[in-house]
Amino acid sequence: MGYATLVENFTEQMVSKWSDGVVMTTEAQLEAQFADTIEAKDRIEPRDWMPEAYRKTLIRQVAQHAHSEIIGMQPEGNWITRAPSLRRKAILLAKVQDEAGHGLYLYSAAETLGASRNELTEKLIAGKQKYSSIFNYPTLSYTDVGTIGWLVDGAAICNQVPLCRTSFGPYGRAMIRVCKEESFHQRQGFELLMTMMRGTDEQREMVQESVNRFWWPALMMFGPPDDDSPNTAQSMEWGIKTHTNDELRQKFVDMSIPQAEALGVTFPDENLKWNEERGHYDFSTPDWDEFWSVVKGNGPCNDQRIAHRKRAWDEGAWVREAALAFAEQSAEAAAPAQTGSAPGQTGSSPATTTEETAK
Ligand code: FAQ
Repeated sequence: MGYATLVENFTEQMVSKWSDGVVMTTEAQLEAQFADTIEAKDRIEPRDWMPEAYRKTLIRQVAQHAHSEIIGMQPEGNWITRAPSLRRKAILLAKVQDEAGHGLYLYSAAETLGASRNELTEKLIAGKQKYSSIFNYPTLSYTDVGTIGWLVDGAAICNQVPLCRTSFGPYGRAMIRVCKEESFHQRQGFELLMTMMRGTDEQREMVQESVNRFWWPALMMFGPPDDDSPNTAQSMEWGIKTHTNDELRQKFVDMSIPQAEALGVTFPDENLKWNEERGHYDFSTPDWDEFWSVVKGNGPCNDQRIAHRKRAWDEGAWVREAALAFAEQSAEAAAPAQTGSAPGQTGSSPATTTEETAK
């Protein structure tokens, strides 16, 4: 075969491949590929095409989740300086720090969808994005640290374990580590309460009082009832959610009752009883008016939580600026010098310069 024929054949093959590619990139084809991936329970990755509404829903949920982790540091952080022992202080410090880490994994997952942490934080502070209703309730004694660990982290685990298999890769992978840490948090809360239950009558009363306050808000963490949840159906279709709000709430009730019995506390609900037919515990309807009121900003601590977050964000502005300036300087120092010398022959070694700047 002559050279000209070879080139001609190659060009034909490339054109046909290229035009195949063009056909594949029509909107309908992309939607079909996306639907196939969801159907096969495979993962959608940031580089993949996705419908705009899917991206928007994920940014909404992941941002709300990230904000919850960060705002969620406040109720317990309130007690770090007043921990009853050095052991409890070390545990609480580590837990609150873990929550900060969870927020960062989640903001990073949102970044892969094109939403920066700055943008999301500004929206939170402006009241344009939500965070979990549970963190708008006050922590009135150290006992609440134990109750939050047991019930709030317990509810978080119940909701987040299924999210490890969510359809968006970075979100699901972040959840794996988050769940491992939340599981430790739940156990430390249970252990704290168990220690108090083995103490004096007054301590036992403190545990029961704290559990009474947190039970209903913990049930509300799972979101509104399915009939009143505008996002569940579509999020289930896209594999973002794999269980409905009511399914997970029921699971949480079922798993919490034996734990309460082991602890020796009760939940403030007269209708809580085993239903043989359903194979689940029955329970009363939470006060959904209270839930919506808290979500709309009228909970006991909404203003305080946002004001605190805003203060921390404003006061941290110089740290973010300094970190950015440092990153830019380091990148400049690491880049080959533009002095006409050959690549790699800069005046000082990039590694040395970066290290010196770091000091
Ligand atoms: N609070 O249609 P749905 C933690 C909003 S992490 C406030 O059912 P969706 C760790 C919802 O956004 C806790 N707002 O919504 C920790 C929507 O509003 P929008 C956070 C709520 O998304 C422990 C509207 O109501 N976990 O605790 C709440 O399908 C201890 C209609 O609701 C997550 O975020 C609520 N409770 O289902 C940290 C998990 N529920 O945006 C520190 C991931 C609903 O349309 C200490 N998120 N809303 O205006 C999810 O699984 C879902 O987003 C749900 C809500 C289940 C929360």
